[in-house]
Amino acid sequence: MKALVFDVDGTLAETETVHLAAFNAAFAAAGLPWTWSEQAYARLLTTTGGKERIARYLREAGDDPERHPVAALHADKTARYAAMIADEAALRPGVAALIAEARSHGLRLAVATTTTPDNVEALVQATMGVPAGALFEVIAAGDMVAAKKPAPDVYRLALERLGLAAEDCLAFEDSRNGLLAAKAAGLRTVVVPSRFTAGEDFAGADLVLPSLAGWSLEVAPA
Ligand code: XBP
Ligand code: MG
Repeated sequence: MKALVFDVDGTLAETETVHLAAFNAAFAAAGLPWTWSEQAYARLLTTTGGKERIARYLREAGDDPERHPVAALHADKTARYAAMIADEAALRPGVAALIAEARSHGLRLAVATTTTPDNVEALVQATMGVPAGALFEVIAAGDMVAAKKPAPDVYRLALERLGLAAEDCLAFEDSRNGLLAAKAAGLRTVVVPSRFTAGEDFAGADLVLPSLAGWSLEVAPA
């Protein structure tokens, strides 16, 4: 194994309640009467990508996403998320220790996420106190790929930028969409279900753990 490839939201940290607050704050700031409950958000989360999620919500409400400035709303939401996550972020158990263990073994580190590069930067700064680029050699994120998870594109981009084959890498994910993306790209995948994904179907995962607490690369899937 030569590299670990981490999903971000739900895997590095339980970020989705902060994303939800940022979406609702952006809608309110735009004077829109849209408020997502946690229950509604849990359902909408099966659509990856904030812009895609807003569009799905509108279509399900019988509205036309083309009638609304979805990209501008999402940009405002992203700015709000970055401000909020600074105060509320904490890595999930075992993540910092695994990253330290990987670095001590000379493993390379990458990110493959649906969220934006700005959000990755905000989360890593808030939880690790360093720029994301100081920790992750490759950050494949958001709109860098046309097709978001469960499509394999973002993992394929990470592999391409690492210059590694899928079999040399181990992926860490929290959702079924992320598992499908990583497996379609050929990576062995460890799933650590998160608050909003706990009930999903993780068939095909190489390992499913409640968290990374106490887990070591010594017992990683061969
Ligand atoms: C989870 C997602 C993202 C976040 C919101 O990403 O699907 O859309 O919910 O972030 P990950 P954006 O692949 O890290 O689990 O609004 O920036 O999309
Ligand atoms: Mg995730």
